[in-house]
Amino acid sequence: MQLTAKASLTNALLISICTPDFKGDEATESLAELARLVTTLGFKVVGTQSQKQSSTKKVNVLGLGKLAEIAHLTGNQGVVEGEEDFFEEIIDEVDFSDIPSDNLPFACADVVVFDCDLSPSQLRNVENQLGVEVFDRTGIIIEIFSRHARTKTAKLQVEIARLNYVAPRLRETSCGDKERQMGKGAGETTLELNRRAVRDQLAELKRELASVQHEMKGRRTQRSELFCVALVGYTNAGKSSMMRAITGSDVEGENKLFATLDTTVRALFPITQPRILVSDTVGFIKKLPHDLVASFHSTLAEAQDASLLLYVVDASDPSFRAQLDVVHEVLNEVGVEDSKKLLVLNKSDQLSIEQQQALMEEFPDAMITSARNPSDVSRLHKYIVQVAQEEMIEEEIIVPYTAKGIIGEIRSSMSVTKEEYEYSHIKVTVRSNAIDLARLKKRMLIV
Ligand SMILES: Nc1nc2c(ncn2[C@@H]2O[C@H](COP(=O)(O)OP(=O)(O)OP(=O)(O)O)[C@@H](O)[C@H]2O)c(=O)[nH]1
Ligand SMILES: [Mg+2]
Repeated sequence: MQLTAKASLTNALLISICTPDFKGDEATESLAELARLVTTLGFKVVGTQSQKQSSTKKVNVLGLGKLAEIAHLTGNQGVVEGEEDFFEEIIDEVDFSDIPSDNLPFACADVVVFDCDLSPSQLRNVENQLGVEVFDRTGIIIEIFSRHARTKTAKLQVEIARLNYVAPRLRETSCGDKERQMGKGAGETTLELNRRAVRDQLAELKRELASVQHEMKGRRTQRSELFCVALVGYTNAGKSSMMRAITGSDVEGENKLFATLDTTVRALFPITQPRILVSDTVGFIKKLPHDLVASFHSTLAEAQDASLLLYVVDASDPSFRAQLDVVHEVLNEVGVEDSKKLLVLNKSDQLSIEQQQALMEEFPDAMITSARNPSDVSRLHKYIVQVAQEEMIEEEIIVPYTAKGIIGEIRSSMSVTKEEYEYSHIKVTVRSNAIDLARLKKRMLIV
């Protein structure tokens, strides 16, 4: 799929398929999230509709009545010759009174977006029936990822996911078009060509990605002796904003979904000795396409290597508990082991004192913060430093006056807790990690 609708002109009608396993508040919240996703793409949501079905797997995902209703809302563009009467009959029977008036589109919808995944044939059926562009949830998420990818790694990962998504849909489209134009045999030839082109492109992208990932791994190994903290969480929870606050960096926080697709690593600020690294990671979302999860394996490797995971949630969002479940699920799926972790209930500035107290009772081990409140930021900074300190080993180093040049090095790379000046040497008490201490001792032997 390549988005052909012009975002600035696009009116979108959202459709929720309610099944026995997916209904009520869950469906409503999910639809609200879909509205934010399509808005992130620049679409205007002009209405929402829901359809009860026993499953989302039916060949025709919309029943006839609902199809007619939606065809009406999209300007009846898909009504093929000879079927007008049929649609008109149905429309006459449809009761529009259950659509709240503020939900009625003031303009015809140009695209229809389903809040579930559709198979290539379901998508093609409904597109033919309505005559407008149709998207499913995965298609929308992949499109957002494609637009927001900035670095080479993110672009490669997203393009691989996009091609995997497009491949079966491309087969259906080209086959259908060709069938209509020149008969099945010729269509299959083009189909084979298209398939091979996608396969070749995928193989090339995977090769490129492997080489970039190799480089990234090298960089991670170089940093491996430092204490690393990773911010993980649902999209828009405030990870980048918190990252910026605790590292004094220019990492942007933006009020759009999936603003961050690349892992950024910065040092905790004010700077500590030894330095503590903080990484910001890609946000998650419900029903994150499998390919995308797989493609972010390497990006999330930062989280895998972290000694401390900060689970950032938007505590002002009523559905944050369900969002937290999604974060746990995805992290499990990509194999991020739970190292030490802290739940950071962010956006507390949006909560009343009573709400904050209730949250503290519900999550006694969590930290309630606002990335916008400097004293909260410094509390989180202190917590990180304390955890890092606990991981360190304390040792006394005897530095002879003849080698006192090394003191500067110690002070700049380790946390010095005591310095005692004796007759022939300085006794320095330091806290640092095992690797750095071993390296220092080796240097002392040489000096
Ligand atoms: N009121 C309030 N808004 C916040 C806070 N933290 C972040 N925000 C806002 O929430 C929105 C999302 O913040 P980001 O930092 O981009 O969120 P993210 O978790 O990095 O999102 P992704 O990169 O999409 O995963 C932005 O508009 C921020 O300004 C906070 O503590 N309080
Ligand atoms: Mg971000």
